[in-house]
Amino acid sequence: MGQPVEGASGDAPGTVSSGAARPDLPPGQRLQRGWPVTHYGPVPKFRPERWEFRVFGATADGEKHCWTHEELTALPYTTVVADLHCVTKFSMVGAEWGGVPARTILDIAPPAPNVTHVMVWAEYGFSSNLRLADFASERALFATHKDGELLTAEHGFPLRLIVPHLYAWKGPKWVRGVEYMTADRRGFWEERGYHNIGDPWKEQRYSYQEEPGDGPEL
Ligand SMILES: Nc1nc2c(c(=O)[nH]1)N[C@H]1C(S)=C(S)[C@@H](COP(=O)(O)O)O[C@H]1N2
Ligand SMILES: [Mo]
Repeated sequence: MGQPVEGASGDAPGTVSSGAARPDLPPGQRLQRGWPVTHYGPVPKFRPERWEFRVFGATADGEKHCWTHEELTALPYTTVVADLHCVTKFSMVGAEWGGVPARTILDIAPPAPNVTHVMVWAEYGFSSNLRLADFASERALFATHKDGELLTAEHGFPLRLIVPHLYAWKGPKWVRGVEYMTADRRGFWEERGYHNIGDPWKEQRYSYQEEPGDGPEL
């Protein structure tokens, strides 16, 4: 199988290699100057009157839960300092993300007891699947801000998920909702050759590296 190609938006990030070992970066990653934009497809236009954040699937009460943009951004605001590791091997370090912890969503719209995974949905049908434990990590955040400023459109405004301990494709930009799942299912990149779990410290880049139990059959 050929190497899957990510980033059909066509940008080829210029990376900076210091030559020195960077113990603070996951294996195979290089430091990136600035903050490149990496995603598949166009940047969606934010329409506040049509926007809603939905939690659906196997919720504890069997209901679908929705928030308007105003309601979602009124939830308690927290900051998390975290690096962003793109599977194409650049890392952006030391960002202070601000927003709503994923745990807050789990608290106010709890999953049913048999939920094991979530699918995080974004505009245009982009999605990424996560184990519930990864999504419930203390540092997973639905970010509205970076370094005290609102996210720009190309970086995911009005909302993107940050999961610091996983590769950045596990954090969709332009998030619109979360689906609680009672079995695992692959998201957009996970169906297209990327690793189902995506731990950068284990260099879980591609699906051919998966071991039994890491993900649903391809
Ligand atoms: N909706 C959406 N979110 C996405 C992607 C995408 O293609 N679509 N790409 C991911 C990837 S591969 C990376 S590296 C980061 C890049 O975020 P940035 O453009 O803010 O640097 O966004 C992630 N979120
Ligand atoms: Mo990426």
